[in-house]
Amino acid sequence: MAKNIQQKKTQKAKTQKAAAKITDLSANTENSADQFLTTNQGLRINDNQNSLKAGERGATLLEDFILREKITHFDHERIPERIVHARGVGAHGFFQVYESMAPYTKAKFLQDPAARTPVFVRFSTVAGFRGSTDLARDVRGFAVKFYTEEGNYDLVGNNIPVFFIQDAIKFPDLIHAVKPEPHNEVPQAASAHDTFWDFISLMPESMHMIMWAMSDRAIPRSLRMMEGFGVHTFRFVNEQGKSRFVKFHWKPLLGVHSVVWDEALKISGNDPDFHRRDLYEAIDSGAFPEWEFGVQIVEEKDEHKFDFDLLDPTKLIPEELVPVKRIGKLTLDRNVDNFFAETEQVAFHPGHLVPGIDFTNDPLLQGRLFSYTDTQLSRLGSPNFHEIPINRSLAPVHNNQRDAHMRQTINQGRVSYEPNTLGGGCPFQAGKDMSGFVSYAEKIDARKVRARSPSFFDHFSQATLFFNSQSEPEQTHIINALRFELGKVETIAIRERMLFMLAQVDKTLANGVAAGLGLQVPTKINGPLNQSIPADGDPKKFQPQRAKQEVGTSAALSMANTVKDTIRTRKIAVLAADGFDNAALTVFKNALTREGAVVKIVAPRLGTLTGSEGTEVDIDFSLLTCKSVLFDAVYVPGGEQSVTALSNEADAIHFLNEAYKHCKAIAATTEGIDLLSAAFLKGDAGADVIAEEGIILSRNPPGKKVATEFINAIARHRAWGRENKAHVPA
Ligand code: HDD
Repeated sequence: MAKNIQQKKTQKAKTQKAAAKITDLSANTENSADQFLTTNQGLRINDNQNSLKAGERGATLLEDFILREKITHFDHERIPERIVHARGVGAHGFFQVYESMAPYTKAKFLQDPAARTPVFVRFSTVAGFRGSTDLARDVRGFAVKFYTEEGNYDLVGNNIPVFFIQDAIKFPDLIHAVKPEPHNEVPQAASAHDTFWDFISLMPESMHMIMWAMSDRAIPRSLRMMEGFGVHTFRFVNEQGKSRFVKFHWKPLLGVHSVVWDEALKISGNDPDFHRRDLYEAIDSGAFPEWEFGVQIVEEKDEHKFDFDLLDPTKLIPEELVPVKRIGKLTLDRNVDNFFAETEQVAFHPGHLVPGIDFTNDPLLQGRLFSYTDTQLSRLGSPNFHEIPINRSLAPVHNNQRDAHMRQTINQGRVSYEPNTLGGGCPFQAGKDMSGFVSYAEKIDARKVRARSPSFFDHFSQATLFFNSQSEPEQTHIINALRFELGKVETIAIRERMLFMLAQVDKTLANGVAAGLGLQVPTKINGPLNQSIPADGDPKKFQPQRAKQEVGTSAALSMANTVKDTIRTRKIAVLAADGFDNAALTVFKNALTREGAVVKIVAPRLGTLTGSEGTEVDIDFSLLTCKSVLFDAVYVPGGEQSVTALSNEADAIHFLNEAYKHCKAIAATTEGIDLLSAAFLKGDAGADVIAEEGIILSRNPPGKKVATEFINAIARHRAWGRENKAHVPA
């Protein structure tokens, strides 16, 4: 036991040392009181307020090298933002495998459960510019850099397990279509516009991904509450050289949760940094986000056993067919010190591999393997981007690559070629013991063609599988999302073409969307067509045949089946004013914080509040500086004076109405119930506890039971039953 603890301690110290190495390089961490301001050449500066002039009122002199250096550096502070995934946020952490994966892969970081591998993770949206809102309806990037002892391994995935297109050659078209339209650069970070849906309506292969992108998955409650996927099928290769196919998953321990669309729109105005702030605050408070790493492993002999092609990135393997085996855990436990140096300069690449993991011939993946290095060259400006501290490998780098812009390494000696004798032959190939990377020796016997395999042609079956696997509220949200998106499309022919496509997925879906658009679902499509669509618009010819599906629904695809037993890190607003019931607040606050929730006092003004027993509490937010959309639940304690004051505040009433509309848990005790009545909740709450549809009321001074009911309601995330009920003015 003691040995175990000691081992763990040594391991932890090792990871910390390794992790520190990633960022301490060239870090400017001096913080002494006698630190003087200097130029970049180290020259001390006496006056940072005034430029050098010819007389006090005179012209500024060109000679002022201090001014020139400062302004020049400033003028060059920006680098090009990422062409996609520009908006993002990153954090450090570590990965630990549960048990050795040696039977499947020789990757060293997947062998020893005692070993911790440092990681850096960057989450992102895809379409928006660097300063765009976090809550855009969009796919989220989930990119993980493992700093392994065999070199850096990057798993550059998304929070959606499939993709819009099957071949990388279509990627620039997809991105041009979704980005702001080129003539007026509108709209920002939104797919709800003509060019996107024009493209999509001509790309039947995108339909499965569209189902996901229109679902609540595209508006996560938190980056800490979303899944991650490697998307493509990769290979695991073991020490014996045996290969198996593998799909990668990240499963968040807090469950998968989302906000509602109306909320997303309002959060975008109230706090465009909502996700970025949420991640930073959680890590800063010690509530470290965690994901389990999952794999679906398929034997090589089973490659063709599915009713879809494993190489097709628009398909997933239903967990009913191949279960996800959870093999390790990712923990994010350290925020960046400097956003630009770390999050902005980190460079991922699906081609950063380690021995034991390899590619497949997925044509989307193959194209990505070119794109990422290329984009770093234009964004970071030099083939030396691997020398930027956040990108450095912990494994030592030895090769004969030299020079180029901003070279940091000072290579010694006269030898920069191989073979050589003058350098003693160094550095040597690892070839002798084959400890270096060996590409999997896949047998290829083929003709060179520019074509797609017919096994990629079934574009609708898995879209239908996804739709059918959703709970009723989730299906409604997809229909509403499509009504919104297509409602913003100005060209009627595009709307109609999309309705036609949706009808290939599910008739109820298409009819539901059509009703919102005031259109009929067409039986044929007109207008310009691309090669994927037969010239006569006959739906039967879309694909050779709709493949027979082995599963009709898959529970893992619905967020209704996610983790719902914790309120850890959930944000609860307490609406209060002077005279609030302090005893009640104490009961609730203690119960909620014990479960790991974060409780904030929201009042008509800032400062402190005086409670019923004369107790003072600090106010966290005024009603002006925060809205209910920034919280997961609301509690209104009693106290006549407090409730009367709040009843006269339109913002307090609106706060409750909005929380109600967004189906959040709401609790009110004693006089607090009157505030609910002033808002939307009519009727008497005579009973001790009413826990109906996420509303918990108690006329009696609250005890543990009421608080527990509230906690259970928050853990359920949303009371969707309310959605179709009372319509409140919010
Ligand atoms: Fe990509 C960035 C994920 C297809 C080309 N991609 C990028 C990032 C993620 C993904 C998470 C942000 C990394 C970061 O945080 O810095 N991309 C994906 C996934 C795809 C995918 C999961 C499909 C399964 N991407 C894809 C294709 C191409 C690219 C088909 C080009 C042929 N992606 C890029 C890029 C980016 C990028 C242009 C922009 C910034 C960067 O690479 O470093 O190279």
